Amino acid sequence: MQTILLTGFEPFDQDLVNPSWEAVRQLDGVQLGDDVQIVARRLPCAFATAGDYLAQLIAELSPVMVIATGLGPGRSDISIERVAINVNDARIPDNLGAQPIDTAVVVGGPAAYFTTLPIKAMVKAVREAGLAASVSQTAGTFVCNQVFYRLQHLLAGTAVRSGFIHVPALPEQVVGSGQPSMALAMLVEGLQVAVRAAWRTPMDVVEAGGQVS
Ligand code: PCA
Repeated sequence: MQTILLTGFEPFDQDLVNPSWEAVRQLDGVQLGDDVQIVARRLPCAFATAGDYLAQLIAELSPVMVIATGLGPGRSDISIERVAINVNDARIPDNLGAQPIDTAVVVGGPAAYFTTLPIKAMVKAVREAGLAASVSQTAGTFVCNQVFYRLQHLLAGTAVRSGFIHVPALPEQVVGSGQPSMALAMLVEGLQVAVRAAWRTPMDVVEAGGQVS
C-alpha cells in the first residue's frame, strides 16, 4: 500500500482549533483506490520545529505524494497554492514565541519553488463537487509558507509531487466578525476531492487560474 501524506496544523494565534487538522484527521486511512491510502499527521505551528517534523515524517513514511494544509484566516475558499517563497516575515509570534522578520527559509536557496501538484485540475475537481476553490498566488510569509518551501526544497528533483492548500476558518471561529468561513464537512469533502484529483492527474490541465492584481 502506498501512502499519500496529508498534514494539518495545530491551532495558533489563540485559536482553540485549526480547521486544517480537524479536516485532514477525518481523512486518515481513507483509500484512494486499491493501492494508495491517505495518512494524516499534525504539524506544530512553529518555525523551529514544523519543517523538521515534516522531513522526519517523509523519511519514516516514504510517501508517494505530500500535501500540507493550513488555515488561511480570511480565505473564502479552498485555496490551492501555486508558489512558496524563500522568506519568513511573521506578523505574529508562532507557538514557541518566535517571530522571524525577513529571514530566509533556506539560506542560499532559490527565491521560490512552484508546487508540483496539478493545481488547475484540483481546483476544477473541487468546483465540480460544488465547493468553492481557487488557485492562490501566495501562501503568505508565516509558518505555512515556510513548511511549503521546506517541502518543495526537500522533494525537488524527486518523483514525489507535493504542495500546499490553505482552508478557510470554521463558521464558529468567525461569528460576528464578518469574515468568511466554510463548514467542516465541506472542508473534508473538498480536501478529499482535491487529493484524489492530484493523485489521478499526472499532467495539469490548461485553464485560467490567475489574477489581474
Ligand atoms: N496557518 C498558518 C500557520 C499554521 C496555519 O494553519 C499560516 O498560514 O502560515
